[in-house]
Amino acid sequence: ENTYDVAAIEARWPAVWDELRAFAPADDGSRERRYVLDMFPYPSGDLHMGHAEAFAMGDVAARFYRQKGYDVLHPIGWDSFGLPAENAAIKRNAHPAEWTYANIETQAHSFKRYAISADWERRLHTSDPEYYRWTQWLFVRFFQKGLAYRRNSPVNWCPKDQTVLANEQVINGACDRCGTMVTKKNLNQWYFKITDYADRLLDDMEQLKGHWPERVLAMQRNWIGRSEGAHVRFRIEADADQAASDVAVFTTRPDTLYGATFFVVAADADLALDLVTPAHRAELEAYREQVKGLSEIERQATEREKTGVFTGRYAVNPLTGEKLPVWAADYVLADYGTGAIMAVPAHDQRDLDFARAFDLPVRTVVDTGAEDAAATGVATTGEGTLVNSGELTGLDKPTAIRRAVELIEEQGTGEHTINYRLRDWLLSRQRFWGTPIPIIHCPSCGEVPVPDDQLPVTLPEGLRGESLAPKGTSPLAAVEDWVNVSCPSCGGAAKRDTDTMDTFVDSSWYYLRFVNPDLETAPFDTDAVNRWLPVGQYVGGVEHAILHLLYSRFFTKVLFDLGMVGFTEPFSALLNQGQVLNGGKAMSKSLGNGVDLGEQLDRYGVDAVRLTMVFASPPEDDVDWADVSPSGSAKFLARAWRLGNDVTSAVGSDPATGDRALRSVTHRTVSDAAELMEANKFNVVIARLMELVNATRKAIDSGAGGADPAVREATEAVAILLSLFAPYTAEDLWNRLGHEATVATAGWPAVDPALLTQATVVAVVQVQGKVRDRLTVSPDITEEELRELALASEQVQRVLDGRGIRTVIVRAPKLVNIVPA
Ligand code: ANZ
Ligand code: ZN
Repeated sequence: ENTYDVAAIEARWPAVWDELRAFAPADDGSRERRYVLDMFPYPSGDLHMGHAEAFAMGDVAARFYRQKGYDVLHPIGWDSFGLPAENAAIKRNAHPAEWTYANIETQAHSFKRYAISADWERRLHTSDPEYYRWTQWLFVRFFQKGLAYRRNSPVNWCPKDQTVLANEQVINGACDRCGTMVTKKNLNQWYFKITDYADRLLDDMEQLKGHWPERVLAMQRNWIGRSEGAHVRFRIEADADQAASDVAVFTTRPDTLYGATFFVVAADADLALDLVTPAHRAELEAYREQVKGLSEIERQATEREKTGVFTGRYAVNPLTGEKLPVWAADYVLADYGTGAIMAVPAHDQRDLDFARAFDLPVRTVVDTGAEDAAATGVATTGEGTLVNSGELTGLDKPTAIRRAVELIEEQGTGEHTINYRLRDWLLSRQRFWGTPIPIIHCPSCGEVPVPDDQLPVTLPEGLRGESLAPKGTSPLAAVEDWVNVSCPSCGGAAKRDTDTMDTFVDSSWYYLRFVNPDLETAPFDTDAVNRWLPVGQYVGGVEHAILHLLYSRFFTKVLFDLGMVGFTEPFSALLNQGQVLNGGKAMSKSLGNGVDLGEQLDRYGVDAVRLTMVFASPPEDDVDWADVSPSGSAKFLARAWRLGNDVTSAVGSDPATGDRALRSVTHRTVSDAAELMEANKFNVVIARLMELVNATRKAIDSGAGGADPAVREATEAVAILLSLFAPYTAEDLWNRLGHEATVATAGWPAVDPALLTQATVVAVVQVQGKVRDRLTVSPDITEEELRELALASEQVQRVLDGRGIRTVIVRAPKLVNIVPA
């Protein structure tokens, strides 16, 4: 009874929590709502240490808002379509569903043990037909709005997985799943028109500033890559074998038009073949073969030796009339801008490198004050004044940019434009374990969406094991009685689309489905969704900084335009938790430094592992498991729990007569903890909680002992604060204090402002005897602390102005005198 028995405590409470439905929101409008969401897991085996960290952070937030009196929605589900299930099925001659749902059960069991305060009745799996029916329904809405379309174009192709990849899934030129170098292939594929939303995806980031990590916003901004500039059309001269034509370039520097000395088209673009003269064709074709093998990253690397071939043709500069040789090179990308550039070697480093490699002229047209590019090999890119530039001469750079655009607009040879790096989202995949694309291809009607009342289009039966092996076409194509259907529009013979959707489509709207996961008439209920969303706190890894978050933001905006949701951003606040390392390195099989979560839970108990995860560092920072002490956490938990052994006052006894010093510690801790929680400083809350436990123990062992109602007050506060981090121990302590379950909804302790005031004194800070600052400090501040504070003072720093210090005289708590060197 009086010893802290982790196993007994863990065995006792889960059934009680289930029985109470302690974590289901009331959704009755009686309390303010708060949606706390963790990025839902992929069911790859059992939970690992990374899950333990991420879900601890989300759970701490959910539990905090529940204690603060919010009606909290904290659901859980699985992102359960995807390649690993299919690869496992091929290896084991099984169906992907077997592996997937077995893993989901394993993970669900572990999440329950880990005491995630989720509403288990809302559980969803994206691979359930009840879910993907609505993914298909949404696809049809996008299709009808012209936001889902098919086109033939060069796409990223993973030769190992035998499927296409979105740009977002190509990391440093390699497949983000298997690491194989990605190649290009011409294929007819489905796209979402995310580029239509480029501006709004950028502009709406204003709403997220200060609530999302700045680096995530920066990554999104960069990925969207808005550049302002101009299209300028160059006339390609006619010759014996070809009529004249116009080719546009995209430039952010129209002010440098007079400095263009050659013209470059992307070697792999069709345009290169269109332009090349017969005499240079063979050379170009050989060069194109060589370029094919390179990734985009390699091609754009600035340090790489420049390569290219002359096409035999010339382009005429519309402002100067000058004839520029047209080259084909790989440093110009086929799918950015127009796939062609005017090269200005004096002011663009890559153009300069190319000019030096092929002995092309370099002409400075902006005087930046720096030495000439032709002499130094360094392009000058700064601000400056235009020179050698006709009527632009003498203008500063921004003015010259505006004037050059006016000139070409007057001529009709170009116009101001905005270019984006963002490409449309390639969403079709040639694999089995995904949401089938609900389109029927009819020879007479074209692409016909499957009518809503015929959804879901379920995955065909009978495919398993080897029949799922990647062959470059979707395995669905082999199931003839599934493929062949009659056209919903004309009734004629037609075929189903055989591709499945990228799983990022599934995860772009799951946070909406959680509000009514069993709804059978719509993907979600608009009113209910508008009550709960945007998500108030979203928690997940920074690896999703672009993909999932960008796609979800896009979906939300489309749904807003469709009148289906009343907000334009899905996640008001985002927390990126750090990684769990071991010995300073990410855990991995090859390093052999993996730590098994289940083993840690068996050894130290769930609460000790959770507490360790949260206490180790601020949530955004990495946790090195080699540096932490779950056994130390377990000792602290036992110490906190044992306070319950000594509290002898009755439930509800009035603390007003109790030990004022202890009461003051309790109230200050509770008050500060609320602020620290709002600021995501979870680890500091634990440190403060440890101090409160120590103060309470001290009060019991000295003073009035366990009969003092202030001790009960303090111990109850310990239980409530502890319930955020160590739910089992907190519940048991609460129970021993004579309360009914559950402490999870006991409510945040009320703070008496009168108990927060702490006496303070003013310390005077002098530099060479002159008063420079006054600091408000605690009367029992140490000399060392006061010295630090004084030296950190901005006024003092300003007066010192970089001078060293000879001596510092400290008379705590009233005076510091600094003598500079
Ligand atoms: C002439 C020029 C002069 C340029 C100068 C730059 C500096 P961002 O800011 O990334 O949008 N460019 C355009 N299309 C390209 C392509 N398909 N592949 C490689 N480079 C391309 O960059 C825009 C600039 O990148 C454009 O402005 C163009 O070079 C180049 F002093 O035009 B500039
Ligand atoms: Zn038809």
